[in-house]
Amino acid sequence: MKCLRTFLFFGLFCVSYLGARPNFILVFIDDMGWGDFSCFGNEAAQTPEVDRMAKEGVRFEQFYVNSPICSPSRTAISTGQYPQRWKITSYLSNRNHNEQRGMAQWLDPKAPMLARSLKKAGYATGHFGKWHMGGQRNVDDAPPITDYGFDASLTNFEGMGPKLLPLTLKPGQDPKTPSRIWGDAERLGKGVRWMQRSKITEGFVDEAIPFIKVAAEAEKPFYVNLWPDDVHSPFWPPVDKWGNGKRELYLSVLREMDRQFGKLFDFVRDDEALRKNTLVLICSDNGPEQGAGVSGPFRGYKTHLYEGGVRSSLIAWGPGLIPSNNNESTAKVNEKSVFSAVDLVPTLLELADVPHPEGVKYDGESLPDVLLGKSDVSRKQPLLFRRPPDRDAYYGDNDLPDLAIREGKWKFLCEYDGSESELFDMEADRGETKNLAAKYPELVARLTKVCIDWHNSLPPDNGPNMIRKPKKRPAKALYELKQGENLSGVEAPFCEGRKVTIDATFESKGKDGVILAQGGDKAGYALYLRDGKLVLGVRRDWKLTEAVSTSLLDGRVAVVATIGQTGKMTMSVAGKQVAAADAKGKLTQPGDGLQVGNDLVKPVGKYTATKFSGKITKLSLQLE
Ligand SMILES: [Ca+2]
Ligand SMILES: [Ca+2]
Repeated sequence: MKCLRTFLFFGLFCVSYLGARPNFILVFIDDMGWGDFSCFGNEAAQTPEVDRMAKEGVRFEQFYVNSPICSPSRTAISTGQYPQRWKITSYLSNRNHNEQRGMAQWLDPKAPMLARSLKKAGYATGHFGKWHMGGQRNVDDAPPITDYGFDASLTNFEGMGPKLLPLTLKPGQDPKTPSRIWGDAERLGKGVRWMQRSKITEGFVDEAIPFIKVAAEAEKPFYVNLWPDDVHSPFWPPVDKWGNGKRELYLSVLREMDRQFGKLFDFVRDDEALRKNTLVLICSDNGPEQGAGVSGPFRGYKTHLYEGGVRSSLIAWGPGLIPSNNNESTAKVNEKSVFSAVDLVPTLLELADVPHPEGVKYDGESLPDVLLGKSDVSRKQPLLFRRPPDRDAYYGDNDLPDLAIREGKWKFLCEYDGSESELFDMEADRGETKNLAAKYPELVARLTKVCIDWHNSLPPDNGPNMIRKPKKRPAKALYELKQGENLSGVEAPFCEGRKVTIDATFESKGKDGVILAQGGDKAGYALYLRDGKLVLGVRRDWKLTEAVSTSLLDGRVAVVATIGQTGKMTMSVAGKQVAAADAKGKLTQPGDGLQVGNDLVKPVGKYTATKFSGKITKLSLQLE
């Protein structure tokens, strides 16, 4: 009776799905393609350490991540929810850039982190590697990683807290004087160590192993993230394993990463208690960068909702948890189960017998039998995807699908408004080559509605306005603009090949600030004050040409600036020409939008300050 009572009382915590609470290690690689492990078909490089894990475990062929780009994919696998719920819909960048794309500045720490649920239930939780869910560029007030349910962390340049930053060496460079990249991340948390980028995966492994030892000695189960970033560009293999060109450099880094994993895998495999009760999961956060990794048989790359962007080569290893393979010479392969990163969260919670946080509804479904190689069912709900707001055009495709769904054997993609539908039969055509939309109008209508309803049920981002090739360009020739105005996407004036006339009247309180800017550091134009002088700047192919007024300006100024169709620039104050220059060519249409009294995202001109202080009383912009 006492025993039964004890069981009833402590049962929730002591008896899991597996009998004892398992340890979890999640190896989440950065920008690696589906076809890059040799056990997934890579013939250009071998990945023996990972292949051995696959051979001793299970390899999944229809596993997805929930976004084709870093930060949202990381948010999904950490929270069990679609990342759009947290407004993490593209990679986190600088403050203006995040705002311009309609994103949060960092993942809200209130999100239902898997790590926090496990920690509350007594797990030791550690994050080692790239984070990229907050704290990067000029966003230096994001919460530290330990606010998200981790006992310990060591990260890279995209996360708050202790970090490893990369030294780099090229062939021929003196090893005593290596170079440094991402040095400005030093301010993002105390505890910075510099180490060769070619050894950084091992640097994270060397932090994870002692963490595991401490947990094991304390008889605590553990959850460890090992999230290496070295197969993400730029590629820095060891000097003696250098390669010619992007692809070879990438493959060399991939081999090196695999080798460095070996230390962790062996450590777990060689310890009987750990081997029996540890589940290691290995996959990538999104598809490959073009020219680096490969998507195997799939279409598309990182940033695309085609399979190449979102299918991920998942391996699950756990000899004490996954029934052994009858045929030892081949890996166990699950070709059927369609599931995704959000499903891992409730699945791991069920394996650990840890309750869901109160009031939380996961988008993921618990599939323990699938993950442990005992079943090949799929998740019940379809999987839905929305593209990153800034990725309507990428890698040569100028109008990528905005929404996508995987339901049963069907993959369907369309625009936000349901147009441009594409329907593929994933059983007959997993490479997404034959669009069957015209053949199945009723199915297309239904899936379109599911996609749009799902899209509308989530917080919006600025994706609908960030279109490289809008269907209809505004022909509008005259804009009367106000201070603070911000026109982006299709709203921004179409200036390519046109004569631009800016007619402005302003009174400035300072000697610096932007009056008007359209574009960024690759293409665009801007009128601004610098050191009390008035400047008209034009960017063509990254090059800046400036017309600078010689006299200092004071009080109320009326200026007319023109940029001709061949790039000739003039500037007049009170009817008198004060400067001229020649940008030697037409304006091209910039990706960044137009702002009055500021220049957001990338800068057009060379400014000492971007925000205008004072009053812009008139600003008209004419395009001819
Ligand atoms: Ca990535
Ligand atoms: Ca599109």
